[in-house]
Amino acid sequence: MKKLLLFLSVVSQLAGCADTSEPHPCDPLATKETRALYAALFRTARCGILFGHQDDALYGHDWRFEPGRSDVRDCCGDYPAVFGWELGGMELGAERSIDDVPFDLIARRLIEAAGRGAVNTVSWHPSNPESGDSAWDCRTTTAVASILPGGCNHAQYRMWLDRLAMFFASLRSADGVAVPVLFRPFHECTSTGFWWGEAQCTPDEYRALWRFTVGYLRDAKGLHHLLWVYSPDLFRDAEHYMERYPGDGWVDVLGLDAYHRPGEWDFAAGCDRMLSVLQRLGEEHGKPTAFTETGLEGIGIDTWWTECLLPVIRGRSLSYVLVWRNAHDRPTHFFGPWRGHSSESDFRVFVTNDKTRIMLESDLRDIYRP
Ligand code: BMA
Repeated sequence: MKKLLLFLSVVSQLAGCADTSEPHPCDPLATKETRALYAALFRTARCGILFGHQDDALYGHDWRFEPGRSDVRDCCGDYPAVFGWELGGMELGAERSIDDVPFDLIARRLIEAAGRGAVNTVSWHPSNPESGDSAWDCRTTTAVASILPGGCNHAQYRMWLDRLAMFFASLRSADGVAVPVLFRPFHECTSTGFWWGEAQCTPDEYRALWRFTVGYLRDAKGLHHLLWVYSPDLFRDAEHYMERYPGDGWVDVLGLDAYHRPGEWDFAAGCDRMLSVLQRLGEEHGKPTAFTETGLEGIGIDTWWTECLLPVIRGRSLSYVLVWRNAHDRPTHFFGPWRGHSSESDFRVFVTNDKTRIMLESDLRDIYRP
């Protein structure tokens, strides 16, 4: 018996990266490339953790719109495995995002990234539908209710989604195949920073907004290349994390957004606690998990990568970890490495460390191949 158990454990360890059982996304009609990507998120989590960077291919700490350039590649010779992109402003019909990036450039770079075999994830900071001010306008508590079916801004919300749908539909490879995207709307719902935050709407309203959005893009607009990522901010416990959860039929990936803010909370202990809960919830719900946003603004600790980030993700079954953007126009607003920064060499140690495999773009193989 003991021998049999040992044999089975060795076989299952060897099977690790090569497991072929296919998990299904919450969209029953997900395209085969989307299903392949979803399976890859489970598979890669058994081998290592994909490294991601927001807006990496668009601009960096002191440059903007240079084709092929990337702060991550400048530092370690490889692109990130996950590219984050931002759609804020698209809902209003703008041609450029709230970070002043043309949406057609985002589409082009996103398609290129997928063509090289990388993963794409999209965030969205839509303006407050009641006031017309930014996503950060939390003056009212009725914005979410106002865009739900029956609400006074519902027609406007459909128009917003129509614009997003056109963008998503335009994401096609040269041979016409829809490029799968991890869509992460209404993020950080356990914080009070956005008009959809926990002080601004009830759990029922939040869930209704999520489900309407999924249903509209998937069923009304016929988009079947989106995977849906739920990514609360800091949370107290599993109940708090799940309080606004739309349900297993509406979510594909369980995420967490948590920034290192020294003096505000204990990053090491807090991440350890929250990522453990996340891992358990992922197992219980059969979903992959990801550290969907993190970073230390300005990276004031030269060894942040190996001494702060690595210890909290080491040994975890996370599909990816993504650090936020390196603004080209705000010298201290950066979360990723850049050439010449004092944490650059530590970043190289981080991506080559032999304890937890940190995967970059060239570590990915055929993630879209069914
Ligand atoms: C925030 C900041 C903002 C930016 C927004 C959307 O965290 O980086 O400057 O506009 O993300 O990218």
